[in-house]
Amino acid sequence: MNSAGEPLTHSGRDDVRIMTLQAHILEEQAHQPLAGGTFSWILSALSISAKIIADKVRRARLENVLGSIGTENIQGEVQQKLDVIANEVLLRTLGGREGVAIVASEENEEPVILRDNKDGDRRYCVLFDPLDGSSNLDVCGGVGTIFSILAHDRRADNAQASLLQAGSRQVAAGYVLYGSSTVFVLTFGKGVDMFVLDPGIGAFMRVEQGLKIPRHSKSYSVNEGNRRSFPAGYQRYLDWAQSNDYSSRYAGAMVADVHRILLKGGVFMYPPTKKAPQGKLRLMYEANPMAMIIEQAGGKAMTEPNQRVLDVQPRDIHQRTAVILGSADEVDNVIAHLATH
Ligand code: P6P
Repeated sequence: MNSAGEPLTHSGRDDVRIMTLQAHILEEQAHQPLAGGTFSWILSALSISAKIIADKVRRARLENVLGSIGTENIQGEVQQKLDVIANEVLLRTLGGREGVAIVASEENEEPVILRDNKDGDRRYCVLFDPLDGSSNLDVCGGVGTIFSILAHDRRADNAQASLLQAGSRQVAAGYVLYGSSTVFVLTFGKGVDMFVLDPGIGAFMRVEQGLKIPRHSKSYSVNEGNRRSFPAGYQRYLDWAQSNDYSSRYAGAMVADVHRILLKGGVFMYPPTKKAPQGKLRLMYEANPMAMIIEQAGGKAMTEPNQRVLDVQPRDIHQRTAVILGSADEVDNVIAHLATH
C-alpha cells in the first residue's frame, strides 16, 4: 500500500492485475472460441525473439557485432551484422511454430515457405523488418522490430499471392522498440496495448491498455535534409508548421519516431523524394503494421495521393510507399496542404 493506503499496482493504473504479455495473449485466446492456440504460439515466438534481439542489441559493442557485413540486402541497403543476426533469430523462432505457413522479411528477397497449405489447419503469414533503423546501432540510437500478421490464404496459388493482401486484412501488428527500455506494442485489431520488458524477471509486463494517440500536437517528424526534393505540398506544410511554432523531432528509425508520435502525438512523414520517388518505407512490413497501430489508437495513416495506407492493394512484398501518419488533426493538416495549389 502507498501512504494513502491505496494498492500499489505494477503500472500504477486502474487495472491492479499484474499481466505479462504471455498472459495477455492467452486472455485474448480465451475470447476466441475457435482459437486452438496456433496464433498464441506465433505471438509467443515474437516475444521470445524480442528478448533475444534485445539482449544482442544491448551487448553489440561488447561482443563486437556492430558495423556492417559489407553486403547489401534486396533493398540495396548495407546490411549491419545485427540485421542478419536479428533476421536469423526471427526465422528460427517462427520456423518452429506449426501455425506459420510463410514468413517474409526485409532481409530476404523471396518469402520463406515453411509449411504447405494443403491440410485444414488455419495458418498465418508473418512479415517483418527484423531490425528497423539499424544504422542507429553504432551510435546507441533507437532501433526496432516491426511485424505484421496475415491469415494464410490457402486458396492462393503461391506464397506471393497469399502475402499480397491489403493492410486492412492484418489480424495483428506490432513493434518492439529497443530503446532506453525494451517496449512491445501490439494490436489484435481491438485497441493497442503496451508492454515493457522487466529484465529482472525476463517478462514483458503490461503497462498500458487501450492506448489512444493525442488528437493533436504541434510536432512533426521528417528528414528535412531531403526537403528540397519533397513535392510542393510538403514544402507548404513545413513553411506553415514552422510559422506556427511547431517543433521537429526525427530519430531516423521509424519505430522510434512512430513510438514517440503514438505517446505524444504529432505527425510522422516520409514523403516521395528524388532518391525514393515512391517513398522509402516498405508497405508490407513497415507502413501497414504501423498504420494498423496508429489507426487502432485513434490516429490516421495516409499515403499519396490522399489514400489510407491500409487500403493499398500491394503488388510486391517489397514495394515502397510514402507515409503520413499520426494524430488525426495533424495528418489532416498535412493532407490539406498537399491538396492546395
Ligand atoms: P532516412 C531506417 O533505415 C528506415 O527504413 C526507417 O526506419 C526510417 O524511418 C527511415 O528509413 C529513415 O530514412 O532517409 O531519413 O535516413
